Amino acid sequence: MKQVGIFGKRKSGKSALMYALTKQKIIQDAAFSAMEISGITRVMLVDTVGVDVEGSTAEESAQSVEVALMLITDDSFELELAWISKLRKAGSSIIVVISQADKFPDGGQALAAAVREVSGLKTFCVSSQTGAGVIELDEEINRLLGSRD
Ligand SMILES: Nc1nc2c(ncn2[C@@H]2O[C@H](COP(=O)(O)OP(=O)(O)OP(=O)(O)O)[C@@H](O)[C@H]2O)c(=O)[nH]1
Ligand SMILES: [Mg+2]
Repeated sequence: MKQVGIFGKRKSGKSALMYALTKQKIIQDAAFSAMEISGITRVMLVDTVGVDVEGSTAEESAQSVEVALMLITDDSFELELAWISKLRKAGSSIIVVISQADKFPDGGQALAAAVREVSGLKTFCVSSQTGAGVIELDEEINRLLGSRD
């Protein structure tokens, strides 16, 4: 089964995002007719221990995920950039998530632009609390998984 890993520092919102994405899937699937069931791709979402924790489970997961979500919550994201290179080397497709976006007056747009500039990666501003950006993130995950078939 394909794996999507959720990476980020402690308390960056990894578990909340995992729940938000799962809930999104269930709602979406329930909205589809039974005819759509054969088209459902089974994906394993992998929550990890913070990338700022020594000997984190993130180390193992980095080697086995098709798609990696890297959560960023503030403008000190050096460690996250280092992990992005590590994930790239391991062959994962990477999506940057500005997590807890509801906490930013601008919804995380400025931070997203800054990360996009240095990493060249697509960035999504997401709030697991309000649900903002969750559908768009889910679509991008599915697009990347599809492109890796
Ligand atoms: N405002 C806001 N708070 C959030 C959001 N997502 C998570 N939180 C809060 O941030 C805290 C950490 O969230 P978690 O999902 O547990 O973060 P985590 O990265 O899994 O944390 P660890 O597993 O301990 O490393 C909790 O108090 C959440 O309620 C969000 O989108 N918006
Ligand atoms: Mg957690």
